[in-house]
Amino acid sequence: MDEKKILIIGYGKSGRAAASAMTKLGWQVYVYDDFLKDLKLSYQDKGINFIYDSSQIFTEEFNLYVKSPGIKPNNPLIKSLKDQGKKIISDIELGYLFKGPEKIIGVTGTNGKTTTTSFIDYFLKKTKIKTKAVGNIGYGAVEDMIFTDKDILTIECSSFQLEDIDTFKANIAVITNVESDHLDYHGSLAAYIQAKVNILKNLGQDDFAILNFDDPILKKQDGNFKKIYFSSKTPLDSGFYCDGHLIYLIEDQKKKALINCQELIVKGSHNYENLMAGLAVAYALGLDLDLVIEAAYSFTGVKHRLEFVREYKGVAYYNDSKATNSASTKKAVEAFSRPLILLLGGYDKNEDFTELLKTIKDKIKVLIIYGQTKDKIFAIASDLAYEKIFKVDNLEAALIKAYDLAEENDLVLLSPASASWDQYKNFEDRGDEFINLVNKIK
Ligand code: UMA
Repeated sequence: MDEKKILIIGYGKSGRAAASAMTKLGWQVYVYDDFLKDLKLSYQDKGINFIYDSSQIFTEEFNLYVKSPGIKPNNPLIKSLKDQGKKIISDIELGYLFKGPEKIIGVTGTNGKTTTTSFIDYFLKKTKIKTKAVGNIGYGAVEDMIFTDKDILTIECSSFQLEDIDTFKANIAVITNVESDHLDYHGSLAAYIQAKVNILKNLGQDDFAILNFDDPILKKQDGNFKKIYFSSKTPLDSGFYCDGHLIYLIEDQKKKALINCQELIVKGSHNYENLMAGLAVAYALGLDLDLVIEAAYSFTGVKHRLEFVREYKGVAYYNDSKATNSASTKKAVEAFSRPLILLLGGYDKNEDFTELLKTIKDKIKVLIIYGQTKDKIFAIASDLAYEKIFKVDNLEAALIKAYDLAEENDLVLLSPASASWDQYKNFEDRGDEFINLVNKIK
């Protein structure tokens, strides 16, 4: 093959960023998408070779095959290509193969990765570093990885992206926690965990791993790299520790209080953990910690994550559409002390909700369930003797029910513990609809 040819499978945010970057590099770019006919194409897509019939893929030879993160490994096309011995890489691996001189901070974890990525990005900006946050946070990473003029890129990495890396390496890799998620995609918990810890596999002796000491899987990760731990349970000999009120930096067994948690805008122990991960990155980079601490106090949080929407007739409404698994919803419930009306349900990822429903039972006044997972959740909640459970078809019906039942001082929380893909394009659309509906209540 004289000319360099790349096949990009999936033409969403990540596929488009990859196609644009590779076109700029002078490659022959081929794109296949199962729903190509439904996609809106524009002048920006000029020069790309779109493949409408997947059988054509097997009559051509490509130098690189890139899979968009949302396409499952058991997708028939991906399986056939793998069976033929083709190596499939993810978008962040592609970006890494052609990357520029910038430093990379990679952030992963089941929960908290977007907030942690946002903390880091905010700290870097406040300390006047040229920086950008990309990846799972919502921006296809490849174009920035290849052509960025920034000094540091913070890449939020999902397990979908990390499963197909080979050489990708961050200078600083953060793992916030590892809990059960995406079992429908990875096939098993072990495969999911392996994908997550892949972020550590290429780290070298000058690189840092920032790990949650309270997570048994992360605590035992080892390799030829530097480690900084953070914990909200164990006062460590070195690292970052939060006792629920203060966040400390511990160096040579000496504790120095850095942050008073009561004065932060973002609340909840999970957020203090995300903040500690961000502080650890700042520490590893040698940033001015006084500036970083000042920035931490002005950080307002992430959209769709425990987002206050409105207080109406003494009832508060919160949007936590970003909670797409049980662990995330558990943390959301724990963050509140008012009686909760919880809106739960959505796309079925083969998740077992028993543990979640057992743990949160005492805090839930009313459970309103909708979406693909509604029957499954209803059956578990009934077995656990939840008193008030209601099953409805969609989010609008769930909110109407919540409004009808809510009494003064209650808190209505959309924290679905499920992905949105049964009824929405993504969790942002779901959260936006919730906000709109709540704002219409009168
Ligand atoms: N497609 C197929 N066949 C399939 C499935 C999808 O052809 O079987 C096509 C679709 O028609 C569509 C394209 O693939 O055109 C979509 O690709 P994608 O699902 O990978 O979505 P992108 O738009 O590229 O968005 C991805 C991430 N999506 C997923 O991982 C599902 C976005 O994370 C990320 O922000 C974006 O890249 C930029 O990096 C979203 C997400 O839900 C937020 N992530 C999961 C999570 O956080 O739990 C991992």
